[in-house]
Amino acid sequence: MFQVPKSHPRYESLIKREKLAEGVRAGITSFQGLIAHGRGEAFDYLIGERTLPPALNATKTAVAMLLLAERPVLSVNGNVAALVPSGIVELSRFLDAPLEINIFYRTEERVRRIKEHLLRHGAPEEKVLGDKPDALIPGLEHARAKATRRGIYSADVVLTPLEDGDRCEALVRMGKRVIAIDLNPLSRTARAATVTVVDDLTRAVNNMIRLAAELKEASRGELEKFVETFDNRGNLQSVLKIIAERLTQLDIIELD
Ligand code: PTJ
Repeated sequence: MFQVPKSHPRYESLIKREKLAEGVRAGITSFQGLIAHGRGEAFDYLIGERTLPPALNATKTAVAMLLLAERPVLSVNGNVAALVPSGIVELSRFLDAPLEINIFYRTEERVRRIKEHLLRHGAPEEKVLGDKPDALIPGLEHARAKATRRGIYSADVVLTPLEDGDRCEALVRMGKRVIAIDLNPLSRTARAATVTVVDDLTRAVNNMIRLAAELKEASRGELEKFVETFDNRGNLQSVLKIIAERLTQLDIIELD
């Protein structure tokens, strides 16, 4: 991996790029994943590379939904595996939710490598699904339709970071609650999901782990209140408003 000096003003961002480049070299991340990340970075600039208040609100709702779920599942693709392998394994352990490898540019070799990577980061073998799909999500004609009955196919709540819009829509049509993490508030995924966290994947997963620990002691009633009062469209609108206001004030914002 290229050594990025800690003193570099864009250290965090460059490290994420290195992790993804390494992911491609290790056969975990798709080449297209690099392009997708670039789009995410552009939106991250627009929001100021920090967790916005509406994103934190969505994250809290997402965690409440996952804690209330009977069959929660965390979907893993090539970008997630490269960027937050330890974080997603920790979240899975905390929620007692399986990880299911579900990738758009599917090759069995890449699924195998992602699985090995998750195991190396501490995931128990029985908690990593997706290498032996036995069900299809209706209405999809690409590889992301492949699912497992023990996992995504029968889940009630699915966390889908960096999702394709059509699978998000298909999962919602199946009656599932879908939580998306997507820096683009205008994407099909962002609009179709039940809860959209408009935040960077790494920040969002770290926040989810922290909030899961905090909310673990909350009553079902309290958790249900978060979920019932959440308005995804309104939340996305708040993010857009912040971006729009930020753009009109750009000459006075201190860019670092
Ligand atoms: O591993 P695979 O084969 O499943 O491929 C994964 C990608 C990401 C290539 C695939 O799912 C894809 O093509 O995704 P899209 O349709 O490009 O959507 C990715 C979305 O995630 C875009 O809206 C980006 O803005 C957003 N995004 C990219 N990087 C991040 C992000 N959101 C949060 N955090 C990021 N780091």
